[in-house]
Amino acid sequence: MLNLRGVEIRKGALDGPAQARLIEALRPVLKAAPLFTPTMPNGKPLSVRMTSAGSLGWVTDKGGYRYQPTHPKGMAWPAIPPEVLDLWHGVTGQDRAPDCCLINYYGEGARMGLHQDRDEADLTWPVVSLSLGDDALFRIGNTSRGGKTESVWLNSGDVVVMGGPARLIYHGIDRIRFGSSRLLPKGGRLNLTLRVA
Ligand code: AKG
Repeated sequence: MLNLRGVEIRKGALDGPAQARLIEALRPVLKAAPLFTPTMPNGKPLSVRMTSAGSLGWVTDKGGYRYQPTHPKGMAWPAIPPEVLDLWHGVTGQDRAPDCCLINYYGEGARMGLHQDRDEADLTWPVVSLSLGDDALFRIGNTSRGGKTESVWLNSGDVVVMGGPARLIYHGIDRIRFGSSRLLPKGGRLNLTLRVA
């Protein structure tokens, strides 16, 4: 396990068969709650596409960043698959389930700027995040804006845990190596981010 500025990076936490089982489990979720292109509050589209599973999903649009119980098309979010919940319970050691499994899809050229995860009411719970598919360059900053950053490549099956003093650390994805993994039939990267909202 790597520890960068309090962020735990569990390299290879999920082996190939476990990753393939998760992709299968996500198929009906993505069918029930299709990926959409979110926009920043200023109207600019994000390069990642996203959707959610759970009782709450995270969305951003001209109304701001928030959790809400429905997909932008109006339907309730699908349930978080048991395989994903197992990962959360294994990492946190707690019975409480996450409210939200945010699903980010990075196609060729997609990235995510440095940001904090701070839309949750209870910041005592960690954020647990899983990489599936193409490699991604993960950048970690500080708990306030600015300052030096450090980067590490995340590979398929790696789990990142941001909790305790690192719960509000700035982080982002600079780029992916499109086509570096064969896990997803069309290439790209899926990131699952589990949070108590
Ligand atoms: C987020 O959804 O807040 C992320 O930072 C995703 C990070 C990742 O894709 O690994």
